[in-house]
Amino acid sequence: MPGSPREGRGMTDPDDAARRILRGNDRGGYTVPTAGLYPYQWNWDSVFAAMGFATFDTDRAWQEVETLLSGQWPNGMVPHILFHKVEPTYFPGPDVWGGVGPVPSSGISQPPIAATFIRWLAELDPAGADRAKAMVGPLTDWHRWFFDWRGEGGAICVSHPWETGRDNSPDWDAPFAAIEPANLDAYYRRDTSHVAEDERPRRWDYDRYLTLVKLGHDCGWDEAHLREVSPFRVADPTMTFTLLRANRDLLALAQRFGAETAEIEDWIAAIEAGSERLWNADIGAYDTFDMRAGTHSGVISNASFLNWYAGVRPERMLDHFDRIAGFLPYGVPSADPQQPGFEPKRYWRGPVWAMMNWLIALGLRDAGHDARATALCDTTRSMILAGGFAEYFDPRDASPAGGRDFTWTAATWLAWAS
Ligand code: 9WN
Repeated sequence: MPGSPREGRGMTDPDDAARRILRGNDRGGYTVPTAGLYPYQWNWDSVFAAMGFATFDTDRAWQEVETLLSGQWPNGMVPHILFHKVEPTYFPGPDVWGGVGPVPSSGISQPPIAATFIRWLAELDPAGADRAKAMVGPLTDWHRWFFDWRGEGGAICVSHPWETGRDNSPDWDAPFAAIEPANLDAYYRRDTSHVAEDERPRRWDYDRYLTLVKLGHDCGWDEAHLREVSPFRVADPTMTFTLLRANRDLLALAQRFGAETAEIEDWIAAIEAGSERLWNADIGAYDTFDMRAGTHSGVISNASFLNWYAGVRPERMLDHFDRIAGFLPYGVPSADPQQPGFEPKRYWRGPVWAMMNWLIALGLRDAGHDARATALCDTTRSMILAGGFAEYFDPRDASPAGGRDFTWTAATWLAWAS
């Protein structure tokens, strides 16, 4: 973690401010992304939180992931939200989801970045070896769940946009247009009481999010049934690339601790081949592929740049990366600013997410694109120093958007960008 300039609006000591955010969002064994807007434990947020904690409290880092894995379902799935105690400031809550695991939860997962960061944590903290070893079995079961229920010829699909963590990306506009919301009870959103409406998804999106939740809830989250009937099944670069990378890191953990490796090796080979499904030759980029319609989205998102993180085709996506970097002062935007659908303040339709930049830069570094990795780290540092620890940022001027005092931005600062 190289040193950083100690400047920025209102931040005399950003490291200290970041640590205080993590401590302030700690609810005892798990961390909320931010108070009010997201008052529960989210899956990939927690993994980033763990890496932030690892810079000053390794025991607390391990505990964060252990609490996350305590919510694993009998079928191996690790939910995207764990509702440890009911909080009225968030909708939809545990009753709407009707999760069927040991802890009240949602019924879908989130990008499986855990194995990758647990491997690092184990290297950083040799005393935690037994804790890492105990996670190999649960991680393998979780990855198997992805492969069994979300795999389509090695490309990994999602059954809900919330599963990708990129909720209202233009990637979902076409598959969502084919869904007619039906039999929805009246509902009251809480998000727009915390954050400006033009920085959040539209009502049109929420109607469809809730239609898909109801479909899962009503069948008890029966994956075999959902695979047959759900109108939404989309192969996604976030899932495909994070799972591929996670399997490489799980393989290293399994080898280190003497666990079975053959199945993991098979997954790696299958996903490497399946990731080709996401290559859209028409635009020369990775995007999503709608299994129901048989079409690519044509959208270049920040997830399109995770091929380096996954360790596939390091020569691809560089032209788009350079083009966008030349167009906007702060990248990588969640949607291409030169494509229709770009909205620089609306959530996953344009803003920059610091933790996505971290994943992209990790990949750039691994692929040998060092100058680009360094440049991305530099702009992310400037963005946080200018805008604070916001949920996301306007790529035109780094102005903060969404929730504030945000766990994953603070963690990204401490573990990578500072
Ligand atoms: C739904 C917690 C989560 C992130 C997601 C982000 C947002 C939730 C919401 O917040 O999603 O899961 O209610 O908007 O899109 O990536 O994990 O920070």
